[in-house]
Amino acid sequence: MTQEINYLNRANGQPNDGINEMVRANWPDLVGQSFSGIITRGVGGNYNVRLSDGRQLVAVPRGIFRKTGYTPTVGDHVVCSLTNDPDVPARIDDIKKQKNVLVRPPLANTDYLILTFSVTSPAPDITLIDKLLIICGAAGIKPVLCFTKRDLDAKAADQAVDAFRQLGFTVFSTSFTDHRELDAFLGDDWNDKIIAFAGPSGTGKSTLFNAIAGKVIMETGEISDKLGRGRHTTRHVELIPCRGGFLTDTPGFTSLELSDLGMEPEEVITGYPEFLKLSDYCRFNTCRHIKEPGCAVREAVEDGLIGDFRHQDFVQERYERYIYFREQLDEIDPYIRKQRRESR
Ligand SMILES: Nc1nc2c(ncn2[C@@H]2O[C@H](COP(=O)(O)OP(=O)(O)OP(=O)(O)O)[C@@H](O)[C@H]2O)c(=O)[nH]1
Ligand SMILES: [Mg+2]
Ligand SMILES: [Zn+2]
Repeated sequence: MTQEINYLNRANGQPNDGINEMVRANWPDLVGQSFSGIITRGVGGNYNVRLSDGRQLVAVPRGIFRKTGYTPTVGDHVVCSLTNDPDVPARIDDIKKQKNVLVRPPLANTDYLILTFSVTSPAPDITLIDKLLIICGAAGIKPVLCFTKRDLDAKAADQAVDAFRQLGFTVFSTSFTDHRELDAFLGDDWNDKIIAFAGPSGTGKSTLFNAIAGKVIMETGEISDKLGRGRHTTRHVELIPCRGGFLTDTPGFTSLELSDLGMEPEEVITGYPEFLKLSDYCRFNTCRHIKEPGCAVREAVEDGLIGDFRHQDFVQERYERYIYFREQLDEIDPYIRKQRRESR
C-alpha cells in the first residue's frame, strides 16, 4: 500500500513541525541515503517526489538551484536526501538531465502529448493544432492528436482524423462513450511514461483524463459551471500514477504564440513531418522552403505529390501556415529570440 505524508507547508499558512521526525520514524531506510524519484507536483517551492516504490515525500531544492536560476519542473527525475532542518523533510540534491521540457504546460520528460481538440463546441482551431505540432516537433515529443465530442458530429470527426492520418500523424477521435482506439494505442503498461494533455479550454481534456484513468480525478466543465467558475477548470499540473506511468491533465489555453516561446525559425518545419522529409532534397541546405530555387518542398506541394489526392487543399493550407509561422519567426531579431528563450 502507498504510504503518504500530509505535509502542510508554511506557504499554505499551516504548521509542519515534526515532519522530519515522521519521515525518520516511518522510513528509517531513507536516513543517510540518497533516493531517486520523480517530481509529481510543485507548489510554493515545495515539490512532491514520488519514489519508485510508490512512497511520496515533499522536498525542497538545494540553494544551488536558486543560484543557477533553475526551477525544478514537474516530470523531473531527481535525487533527494533527508535533511536536519525541522521544516524540510527532504532536499532535492540533483536533477537529472531532461529529455525534453515544455513551457506550457510546464512539464519535463513528456513521452506523449495528447493534443485534444473537439470537433465542435468549440470547433477545432487548425492554426493552434499546427502550433502545438511544432512545439512537439521542436521538443522531440510524440504528438497524439485526439478529436473529441465525436458524438456531436461524427462526419467532422472522421474527416479530421482522415486528414491528419494520411500525413502520418497518430490521430484518434473519441466521445463520452468511446475512447477504445486511443486506449489501445496507449496500452496497459506505460513503463514510467509521462502522458500529458494539451489543448484549448472546454475540449474535454479532463473528461478524457478521467476516462483513461478509469476514475474521476479531474474536475470537468459541468462541475465547475455549478461552482460558477466557468471555463478553465483545471489549474495546475500534477502527475497522477496510471497504468505503470503517469497521466497529467493541464489547464486549457486559447492562444499561444510561437514567438513568445523563443522558438527558432528552423524549428517550424519539425511540426510538418511531411515537408521535413523532403527538405533533404532541396538545392540549398539553408532553404527556408518558401521561394528558394530548387526547393523540393514547394515543388512537391505545387505538384500535388504530398498526401493523398483527396487532401490536396489540406496540404496546401498546411504549407501556407508553415510559411506564415516561418516568416513570422524570421522577422524577430535573433538576439531577442535568444532572450525570450532564456526567460521562458
Ligand atoms: N458531447 C460531448 N461533450 C463532451 C465530451 N467530452 C467532454 N465533453 C463536455 O465538454 C465540457 C468540457 O469538458 P472538460 O473535460 O472539462 O474540458 P477541459 O478540456 O478539461 O477544459 P479546461 O479544464 O477548461 O481546459 C464538459 O461539459 C464535458 O462534459 C464528449 O466526448 N462529447
Ligand atoms: Mg480540464
Ligand atoms: Zn526547400
